[in-house]
Amino acid sequence: MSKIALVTGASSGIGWATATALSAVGYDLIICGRRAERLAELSSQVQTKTHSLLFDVRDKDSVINAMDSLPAEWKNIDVLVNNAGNAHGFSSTQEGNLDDWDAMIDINVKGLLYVTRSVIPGMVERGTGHVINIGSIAGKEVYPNGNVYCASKHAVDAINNGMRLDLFGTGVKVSQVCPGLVETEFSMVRFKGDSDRSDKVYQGFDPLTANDIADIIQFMVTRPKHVNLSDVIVLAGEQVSSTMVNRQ
Ligand code: NDP
Ligand code: 8X3
Repeated sequence: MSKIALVTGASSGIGWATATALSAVGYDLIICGRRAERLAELSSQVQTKTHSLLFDVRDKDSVINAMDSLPAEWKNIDVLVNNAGNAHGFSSTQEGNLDDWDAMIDINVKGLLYVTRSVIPGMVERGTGHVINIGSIAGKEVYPNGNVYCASKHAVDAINNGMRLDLFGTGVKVSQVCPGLVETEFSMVRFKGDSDRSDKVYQGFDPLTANDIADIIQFMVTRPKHVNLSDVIVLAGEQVSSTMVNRQ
């Protein structure tokens, strides 16, 4: 019987690449996001079976209803990739936008918790499973104007570590991947569609790609039962911290 992976934020960037990479090693996919047409396109490009779930991770009831709606053959989720998330805005604390703050805390932190809470009881019951949380270098350090985004990713770091302790002895693995600069739609969302600002983030060096992160996730989930890569920080080759990037 093939295994099932649920990937949140599969409609773009790291989530899309991860879904593709997991399909390549035989996983059937539950792909989640808000953009139906993107999920349909992803579904048409992978070789394994897919089931799309459309929901906003901020909406607790939608998350629960979506998970409850899964047909019986899709309920036994082996791998959960908590990837949905974004930065919204890039302002100092004294000038920050309250709606941006709400979005980052609601999506990156509370959304991750809602999905996790819906999925892991089944893993515990079956005595097997693997949760991969997408953190960030922003969850290991802070940088100017990163304030609330960094806080949300520090929260993911803490939730990841706490979840691993809570799941001690259950057979469920918990891992985190913390990327540095990955060229996706991330900066377009952060800068609200300002492509000049967004493009500059990735100029003058080779940033990570979504496929680089997906390769790591594929490697993590294909390790034998006795191996857990519990926390991986992955930076671009020319990057040594959030803010120190050797640009030409
Ligand atoms: P993208 O903007 O390309 O993708 C973000 C994904 O999250 C989309 O699929 C989007 O789907 C989904 N998403 C966003 N908000 C919601 C929501 N409210 N409800 C449901 N889904 C949502 O960015 P990345 O691929 O780069 O980001 C993926 C993860 O990686 C994030 O957690 C991000 O913080 C993290 N990360 C990114 C880095 C980078 O440099 N790019 C570095 C480190 C970590 P849709 O819009 O269809 O709902
Ligand atoms: C995304 C990477 O450095 O823009 O988490 O915060 S960074």
